[in-house]
Amino acid sequence: MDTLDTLRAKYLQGVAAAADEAALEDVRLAALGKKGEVSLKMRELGQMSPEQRLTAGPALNALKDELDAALRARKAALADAALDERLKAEWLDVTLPARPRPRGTIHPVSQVMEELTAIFADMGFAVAEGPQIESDWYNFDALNIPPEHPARQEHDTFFMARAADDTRPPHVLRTHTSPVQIRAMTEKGAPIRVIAPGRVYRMDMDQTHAPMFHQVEGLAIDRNLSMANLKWVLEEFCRAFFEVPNVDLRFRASHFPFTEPSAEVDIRCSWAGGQLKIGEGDSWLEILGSGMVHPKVLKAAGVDPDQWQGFAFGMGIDRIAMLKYGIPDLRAFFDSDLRWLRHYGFAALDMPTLHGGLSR
Ligand code: 2NL
Repeated sequence: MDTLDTLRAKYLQGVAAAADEAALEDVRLAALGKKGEVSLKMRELGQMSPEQRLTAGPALNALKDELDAALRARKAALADAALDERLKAEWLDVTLPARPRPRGTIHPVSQVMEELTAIFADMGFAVAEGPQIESDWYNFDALNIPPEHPARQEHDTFFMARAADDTRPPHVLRTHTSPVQIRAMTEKGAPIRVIAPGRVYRMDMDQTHAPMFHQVEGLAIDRNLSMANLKWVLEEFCRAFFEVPNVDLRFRASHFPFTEPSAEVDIRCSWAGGQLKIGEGDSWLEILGSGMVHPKVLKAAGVDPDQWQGFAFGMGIDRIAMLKYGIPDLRAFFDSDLRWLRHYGFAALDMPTLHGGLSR
């Protein structure tokens, strides 16, 4: 039995000393593997006398069970330790602030488009959209702008290319969003209430003009609309958009080929301390053009001018964005400069609503 005690001591020590699962497996094979020392001892039982076997058998079995239990216990302990080690390495402080990344913002023009869409939607105007490349009929003729009219040059229109042998008039980059409203009127007929916000193009480039800019036009056609309805809609819009309790609008007689009569609209403001304030003061700021839709324009869009009439207006989105958010220079608008956007941009998902406050 002396040899069994020696084996027990040797392998229990080996189990205790095994630093990882691989070392532990080596110990198991050396003791209990097919050619392990304990296994060989068990094989010797066959050559023993029955009396010898009677004592040696149970002793060997006990040793095997004891080593087996020790191996399992050590294996479990090693696995626990390895898991603890891993958890320590993979520990994450979820209370740390997020790492800042270069991130864009909502452009003031997009913000203002959302704002004015919300305001006009509240007054029953739907949003209409159309192509940015237009036929000259939709962009000019339908709007009572004849071929020789100075507005066609005045607009400094971008003309699309035509094949040399193609004598049809070339398409243009739309110079205003009016053609969108002609299309809406033609498709849906009267009565109708739409706004058409979007990109427009004119060959113009200086401190206050870009070759691409944004415009919103509005159109309302019904049986009994007048300049009074136009004035109310524009006042409501200005009050909601500039977020002031009172606005004062001034209508100045003007001329557009597509409206008769036509009026340019100024809003009362003050420049006290170099700071623009809408709704108070002794200064006036021109913000839009408007008028009653010309009968010829109604007719061009398939609407009977003896049955229907209405008003239309147009204003520059970039300009009212500058006025509302104090942006001094138009030229930085379309540079995609992240620093400019972080300064003047808006948080994503911060959508304007009339009840929540438009700009917060
Ligand atoms: C301005 C002036 C204006 C319109 C746009 C319009 C559209 C149709 C029929 C008649 Cl379909 N008129 N649009 C009317 C008056 C003025 O814009 O200064 N825009 C920046």
